[in-house]
Parts: sequence; C-alpha cells; structure tokens
Amino acid sequence: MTHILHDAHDRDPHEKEFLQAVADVMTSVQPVLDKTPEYRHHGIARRMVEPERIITFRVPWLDDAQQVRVNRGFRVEMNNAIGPYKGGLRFHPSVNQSILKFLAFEHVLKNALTTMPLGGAAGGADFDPKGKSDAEVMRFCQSFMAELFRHIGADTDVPEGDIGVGSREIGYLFGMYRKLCNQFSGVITGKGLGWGGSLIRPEAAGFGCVYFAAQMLAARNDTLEGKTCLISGSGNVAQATARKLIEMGAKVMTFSDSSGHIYDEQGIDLDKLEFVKRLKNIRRGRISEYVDQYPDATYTPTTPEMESNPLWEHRGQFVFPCATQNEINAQDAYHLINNNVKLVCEGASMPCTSQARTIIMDKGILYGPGNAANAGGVAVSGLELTQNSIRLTWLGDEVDSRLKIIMKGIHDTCLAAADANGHPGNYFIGANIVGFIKVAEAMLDQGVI
Ligand code: NDP
Ligand code: 2IT
Repeated sequence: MTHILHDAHDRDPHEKEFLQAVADVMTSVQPVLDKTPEYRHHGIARRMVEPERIITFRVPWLDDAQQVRVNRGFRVEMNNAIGPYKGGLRFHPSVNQSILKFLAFEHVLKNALTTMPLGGAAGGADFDPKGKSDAEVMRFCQSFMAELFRHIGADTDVPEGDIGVGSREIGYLFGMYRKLCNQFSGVITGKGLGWGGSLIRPEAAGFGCVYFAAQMLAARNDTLEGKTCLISGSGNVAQATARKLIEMGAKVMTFSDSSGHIYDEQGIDLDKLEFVKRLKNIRRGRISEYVDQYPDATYTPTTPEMESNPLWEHRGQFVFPCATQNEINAQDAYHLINNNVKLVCEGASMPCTSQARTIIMDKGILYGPGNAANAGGVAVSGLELTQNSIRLTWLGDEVDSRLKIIMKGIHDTCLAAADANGHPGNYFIGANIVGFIKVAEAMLDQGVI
C-alpha cells in the first residue's frame, strides 16, 4: 500500500487534500487488499487514485463595471466504472486541483455506497459568488458552462451543487446548457422543482446525515431526543441537518460561516431556522446578523490564523460539522472530548483532519464518516435522475422514504463490512471497504481501462 501513497505523493507533492484522502482511504482498505491479490495484479488501487480525465479551462466574464475578469474552471472525472461521473461543482476562492481531486475521489466511494449506478467526479472554479450581483453570477455561470457543456451529459457526467453553488447557480448553468445543446435533459441535478428537480433534493444531504446518526444511535438503543447539538456552517447541508434534528427532538445551539459562529443557549427552533434560511439564501447575509434578531445569542468571530475554532469549545453532546474540509483539527478534537462529546457525524466532506478523526475514534466516540453520513445528497440526485428518465415527479414522502431506506442500507452495510474485516463498530473503515469493493469488482470485470 505504501507504494501507492508514495507514487501519489511523488506525482503531486503539493496536493495535500488529495493525498490526505488517498492515505485515509487506502489505509482503511488494507485488509481487503491483503486478502484479494487480484486487485494488486490488476492495478486496481493504482488506477483508482489517478483521475480518468481532468479538464481545466479559462472562464472569462464581465463584471458590472464592464471589467474583464478571469477565473479557472475544472472538472475532475475520476471514475465511471459503475455509472456516469457524478459529483458537485464548488465555487470558492480556495478551489484548486487538489481539493477537486479529493472531492472526486471521495465521490467514487460515496456514490458506490448509495447502491445507485453513479461514478465519481467533482468540479468548480476559484470564483467567489460572495459580494457579486445576480447579473455577475449569471454571466460567470454562462461562461463556465460555455466550456463545460462539451464534457457533460445525462449519461456521461452529471454535475450538482456544492459550496457556493445553490439553486441560483444551478438555474443559470442549466439554462446555458439547454441553450447550447438544444436539449432538455437530466444533465444537472439540484434543478428547480418546476423544471425537472426532485422534492427533498435540497434537504437530502442534511436529512440523510441525521438519519445516519439516528441509525448509529438506534444500534446502541439511544435516540436524538433531547440531545444538545453543535452544527457548523449555515448553508444547504447545515440548514437541513438543523431542521431534521429539531424535528427529531434534539436541541440545536450553533451555526457558523467562514467569519464566525453564533451560539444560542435557548436552542434554535424552526422559526429561528426560517430566519437563518432567509438570511443566508435570500439576503445572502452573514451569520453574525443572527444576534441582531436574537440578542440573547452570542456571536464569536474567527480568523484563518486561529489555531482552533472556538465553536468546538462549546459543550454539546452531538456534533455535526457541515461547512468544509479540515474544519476540526486535533486541538478542536481535544476540546470536544474534554466537553464529553458522544457523537460526531459528518455532513461536510472530510471535515475532520486525519489526526482529529483518530483522536475522536480512539476515545470510542461514535463517528459517522462523511462519505457514508452525507451520501443522502448524491443518493437523491440519483433519484432525481431516475425521475427524469421516467418523466415523473414523485411525492416528497416517496423520495424521503427512499432516502431513509438508502441511509439505513448504508449504515448496515458499513457496520457489516467493518465487522467482517476485524474492525467492529468502525464505520469509517466499513464505508471505505464497501465503496472500494463495489468499484474494484466493476473495474476487474471491465479490464484494464
Ligand atoms: P453552502 O455553500 O450551502 O454552505 C457552506 C457553508 O460552509 C457556509 O456557511 C460557508 O460560510 C461555510 N464555509 C465554507 N467554506 C468555509 C471555510 N473555509 N471555513 C469556514 N466555513 C466555511 O455549501 P453546502 O452546504 O452545500 O456544503 C457544505 C459541505 O457539505 C461541503 O463540504 C460539501 O462538500 C458537503 N456536501 C454537500 C452536499 C450538497 O448536496 N450540497 C452533499 C453532501 C456533502 P461562508 O458563507 O462564509 O462561505
Ligand atoms: O458532496 C456531495 O455529495 C455533493 N456536493 C452532491 C453531489 C451530487 O452529485 O449530488
């Protein structure tokens, strides 16, 4: 195994997020590689860590002052052995090839776990939608799609949203695709309800994350009822996670964004959540404004130089990181442990550093890894594609009940795989093994491609 990590490192020594994801996954599938020599003979792991294709392109656009701006766009098509490439588009100034390769690699395993026929990809641009007018965002999306359209398609590669890409951006991207291709298809998911979208898709990642946590607890005769919860982020995944937690009787106390976090000791109820949704999705404001509306809550700013995030110093029994990668480091993990945290369930992609994850798991704290716990998002994207293919729209209850079944299936197969490979109760190892085997077997069947 170490030779795969060394090769990946020698090829791309600066891609720290990608190398982190590869090391995490490859270390945890070691028991499977040890007992399956065919995988080594057929170079399965070596092929899996090399993207099938990376497309990089210039995205020129005019801002409102008629100045030319230039961003860099990407699509990393990692693996389509079990279905069309599938994964989000991220618009954030931090976007680079390393982050997108890590997200695409995670998608290969996560999408396989859902049991749906979906390969893995990720894309985006180093464009910051914050502070841009709707017209600027539209022009950017149109220019981005003016190149991306050549590479995607309902049976080829199906993008979705991710950080910085929500319903507004998906609308502009889909509109441009439709015009360029003269075709109305399921090529993008997360579409509006009136034009091919699925009920529950906006909520799916967060709802699924809470269903996964509920499954982990049920396996230990516990529930979410009455538990205090810390959530990071205040975007799509954080909002839906909060809603489902509140509906299931838990007490949500925090939200954050990249500038800081709010702490509401009284608990965030559905009315307060509605305020946050309007603030973040419509007014596009900052989470600090929560305390103007609810003065009993407190706001604490954060800066990138801080060694730890004060959000994780609050006392909460359950923790749901729903913002971004590596947002819980070793020091944050120690703070959580000192406050007696009982469960960490990842709504975001790779929110714990490898060190933080090890610290949390070594303490025996229940840990739901992102590629299992947040797989509800891409699973319902798969259900959106199914509805597009049969030209029907299912009722919300139907989609939600399918989501619940999928999340229970993911939970149970992860647990069974962890058990069968000598790591009982280790969802992280279980998730990686289940996803890896599914893709590896398809690659074996299909030859050296
Ligand atoms: P959104 O853009 O809707 O929300 C992102 C939230 O995270 C915002 O509150 C944002 O704050 C905060 N954030 C972003 N970057 C940072 C940072 N560097 N430091 C601190 N906070 C930050 O994105 P989503 O909710 O869609 O995505 C959140 C996470 O969930 C990502 O890891 C994504 O990969 C994952 N995910 C998303 C799914 C989906 O369907 N959308 C499905 C499964 C997982 P600010 O406004 O200041 O940027
Ligand atoms: O990280 C994720 O799972 C997503 N951003 C959603 C991807 C998808 O294709 O639904």
